Amino acid sequence: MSLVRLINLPSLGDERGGLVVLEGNDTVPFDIKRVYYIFNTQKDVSRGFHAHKQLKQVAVCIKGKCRMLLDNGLTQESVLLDSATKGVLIDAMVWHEMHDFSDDCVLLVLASDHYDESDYIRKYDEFLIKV
Ligand code: T46
Repeated sequence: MSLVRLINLPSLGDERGGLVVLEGNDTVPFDIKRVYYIFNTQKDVSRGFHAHKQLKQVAVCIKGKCRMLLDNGLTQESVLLDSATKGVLIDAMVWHEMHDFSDDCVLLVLASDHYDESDYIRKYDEFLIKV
């Protein structure tokens, strides 16, 4: 199975504009406990560089674009998030990095749990030992 699991988010837009739905335990394959968004990312700044022990997340660029690199310790794959209807699943124990943010990028992230710093693996060497 590909490391990149894209989720086609239902688009209910009409002549008035766009409307995209993200539903927990439906298009988003877990109970959504937390939502955050990343925006105004400065030029040439990359983010992420960690894996989560338990947390599952779905990320979608609701405006603009960025590139998400996913790494399971064996292979790396990159996906361009460039549509408000294109979500990507960031599973537990997948190293992820976000690069090439456009100036207008708003990256929305839905998470399966509350924030917990002890769930992060922020050192790549440690990730490779644990994965
Ligand atoms: C992830 C990628 C996609 C909190 O206190 N609560 C929160 O809910 C979040 C998300 C972050 N923080 C704190 C932790 C750091 O002190 O905010 C600071 C910045 O977080 P971080 O450096 O982890 O940001 P990114 O963009 O590297 O990673 C974020 C998420 O933290 C992470 O879970 O998977 O986006």
